[in-house]
Amino acid sequence: MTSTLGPPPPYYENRGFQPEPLYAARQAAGAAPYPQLFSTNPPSVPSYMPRVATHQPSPPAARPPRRTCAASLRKTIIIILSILIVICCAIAAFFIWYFVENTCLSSLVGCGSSGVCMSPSQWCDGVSDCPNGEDETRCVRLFGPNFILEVYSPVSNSWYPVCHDDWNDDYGKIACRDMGYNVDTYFYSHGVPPEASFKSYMKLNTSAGNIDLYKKLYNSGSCATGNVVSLRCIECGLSSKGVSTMNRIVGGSGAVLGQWPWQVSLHVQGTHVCGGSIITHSWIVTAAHCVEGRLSDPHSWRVYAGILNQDEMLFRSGYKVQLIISHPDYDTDSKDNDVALMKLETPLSFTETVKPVCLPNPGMMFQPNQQCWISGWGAEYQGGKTSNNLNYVAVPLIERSRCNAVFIYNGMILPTMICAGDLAGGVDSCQGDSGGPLVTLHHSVWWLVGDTSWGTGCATPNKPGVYGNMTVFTDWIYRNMQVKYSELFSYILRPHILKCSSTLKKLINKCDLHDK
Ligand code: 4AZ
Repeated sequence: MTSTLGPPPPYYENRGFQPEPLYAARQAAGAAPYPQLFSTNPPSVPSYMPRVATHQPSPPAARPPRRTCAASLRKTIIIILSILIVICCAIAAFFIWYFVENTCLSSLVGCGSSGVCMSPSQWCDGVSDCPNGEDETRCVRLFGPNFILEVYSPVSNSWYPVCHDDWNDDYGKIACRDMGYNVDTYFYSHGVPPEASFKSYMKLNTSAGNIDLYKKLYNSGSCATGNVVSLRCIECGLSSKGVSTMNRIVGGSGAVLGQWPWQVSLHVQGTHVCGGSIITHSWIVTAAHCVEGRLSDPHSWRVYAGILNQDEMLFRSGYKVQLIISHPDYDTDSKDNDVALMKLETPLSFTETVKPVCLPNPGMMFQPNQQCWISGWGAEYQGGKTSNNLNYVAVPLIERSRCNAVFIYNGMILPTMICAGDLAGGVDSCQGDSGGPLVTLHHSVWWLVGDTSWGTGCATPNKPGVYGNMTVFTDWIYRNMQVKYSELFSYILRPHILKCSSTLKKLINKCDLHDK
């Protein structure tokens, strides 16, 4: 039972029982904590006021139900509006951040995806300013099967053909050197009628004095001769022998000397391990999976060129390898970016049987079903031993979407890969052909379409050969052939630490800057 004698237990308020609510609310803070027993203005019913001293301000008075409802509605609207304002501010802040980080002010040019901005005058000035050196590696390119020289304009973010007016071999050699070629391999610069009607050209300002080639070039809507520069930095893609399309690799034919003059055999401890393709006097393209792990040491390798039989190689010394550069984004499991470069200690001499193949130019489209050829000393059947003779076979290209079909490679063919072969089986590359060439003949020139990478078994129906897609790798190859990188790597750094080359290259770019 609750006692009526002692003070009741402390409580604060029960507004539901206040017929004159404002009365209690008018009590000053800290006013008599207990109800006045003899009030001059007594409530008509008991007033439930606090019975303990709290030193708290009096609680707000209760409002009539309609006002409470309006207030709570207003409160809800204010809360919702506040939330909306906060969300809008967050979205606006994100967009501001995105544009500040990813775009440059109109007068500046962005360095790829790094977010760093450069002045156009820093582009192609011989000094690497961008974190990944984009300002010096995207200056010139050869476009399409006619090797049309194009110069990059950072201002309009476009490539322009170079007008042949006032052009000479000295300029051609500079452009070739900037792409990574040695001036010794320079072949020619010709004026050719443009294939497309160009609206704008790069023209030489010959009165600009003895300054850098790129500073002499300016954008012009006219070209007096109407011809553009076709530039060949190396005499590549010429074979002295035709191909017989009669086939005997798996299902192929025995090659004759000089037929695939770019084909090399890569040996470790006197044994053929992989194939490769000559692209310059000093550089060989092969597969990254050939030079993985302990095989990344260049001293392990010997390179044999211009020889058809493995037996014969045993009596020769081969070429020593100075440097191996594996693609930094090569993935062992998926075989993504399966490409590597080998630099020879002494350059190859080109002969009728030792010649480079051409790297594909941007703008070259290889069609599905286009006839290509593979060559190598790989096994002649699944599980067989490597062949003593160089073999070759014709393999048509297979569209990526088709090769990715569920019953073929079920989505494993990435953009860095290209499929070739016969879905019926019978012709294919096999163990030991890896790294070797997949080539095609176009405009009387042999082009390196791919490097032999992987496949399920050999010549199995619906399991064609998979090759590294060379068109995707050419920028990387040119960048790595550029002297500043390869010389530094060869002489300053131990070559077999090149697996982490992308970070090191960034460091070297910074060294370039600080050394100036
Ligand atoms: C290899 O192991 C290899 N059938 C190369 C090509 C193919 C399979 C294996 C494609 O060198």
